[in-house]
Amino acid sequence: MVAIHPTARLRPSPFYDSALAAGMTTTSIYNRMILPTSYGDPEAEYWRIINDCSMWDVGAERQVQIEGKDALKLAQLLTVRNLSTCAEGQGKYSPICNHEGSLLNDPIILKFSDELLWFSIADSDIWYWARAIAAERSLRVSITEPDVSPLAVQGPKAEAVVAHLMGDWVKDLKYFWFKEAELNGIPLVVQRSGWSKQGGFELYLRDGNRGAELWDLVAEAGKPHGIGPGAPATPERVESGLVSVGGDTDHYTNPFEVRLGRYVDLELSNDVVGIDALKQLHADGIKRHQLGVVLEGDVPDPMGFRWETIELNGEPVGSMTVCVFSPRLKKNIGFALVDRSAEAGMDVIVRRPTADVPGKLQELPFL
Ligand code: THG
Repeated sequence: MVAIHPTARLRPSPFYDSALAAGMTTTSIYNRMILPTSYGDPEAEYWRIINDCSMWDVGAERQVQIEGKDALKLAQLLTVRNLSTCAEGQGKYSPICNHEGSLLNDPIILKFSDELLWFSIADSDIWYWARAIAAERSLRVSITEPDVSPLAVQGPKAEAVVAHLMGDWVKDLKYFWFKEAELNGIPLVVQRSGWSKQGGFELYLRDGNRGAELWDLVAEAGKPHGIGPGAPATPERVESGLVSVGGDTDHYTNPFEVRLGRYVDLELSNDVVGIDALKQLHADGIKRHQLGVVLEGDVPDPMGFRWETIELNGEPVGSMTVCVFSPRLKKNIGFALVDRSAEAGMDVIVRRPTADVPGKLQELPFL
């Protein structure tokens, strides 16, 4: 692996220096920012998320802030999920599609009020997209990227750590609900959320000068609970069936194909971008779907940069979009984006760079 060349195009998060000092060894690039991915011992980091707790610099989950008289109106034009039931202080996982119904992003939308919302985005430039749609529809909004950087605390002990820091009120936060709060005068938004199925919180830092301070407070409060630095863990998210939009999807993947159909509200009016196309796609029936694939063998063989072809009866039926060794299943497991003709229970071959490897398709999640 090569090191990252510093340039002003690649922004470090406010936690970057702390992550480096904590021993960060690998990073990814996400929203043109540096996203730490490991601190040198991925297996120990994985078990910390499963058994204890882990703190993640996810400052690359940028916020697109929409403010103004038409803020909610624009938010609803941008997502195919119905926001009319989203209360103030509530977050909703809400796919964004283009006019063809293909996935562009899958943010968590935080609604502060009808006139102020944040889109906590995955890896694509929704800031441009939101501004373009707002201008095309002549909406009264201002769209900015506020000084906000999430620090995730994930795992079964995360609640104890965050309650120790913030107070017992955090225990009453429901999934994706959030509250504005302060910690030693550091302005935060605290939400029950995070990209794992092990539970936890995200502390959205609202002052980029205080990243190291927040990092140290969390690390200190977490000590009795076995906290350590970590990152969104591929084994955990694959076991849990969490989709990575941009990783498990291509430019033509719609939400129905990757098990996100339950976040699409087809009764929304046709001025919502993508809804028209999704109604048609839904009526026509989807052509491919996402399943799990369990590979033969027990030697870890994670996937690299490229999707790998899956064959059924000697014919290509789609791709394996991620593959990783599961420490709990002790198998290489992956996601398969395949034709509908390929079904759970079927035996397939994955054309891996190393060899053709037999595997079996199954429903997701694995665990
Ligand atoms: N936290 C914050 N922002 C984010 C992410 C995050 N932005 C980018 C990315 N992650 C968005 N993607 C997801 C995908 C799935 C979930 C959260 C963020 C998730 N899904 C649950 C599931 O699929 O079971 C629950 C969804 C539901 O039913 O509402 O948690 O992690 N700040």
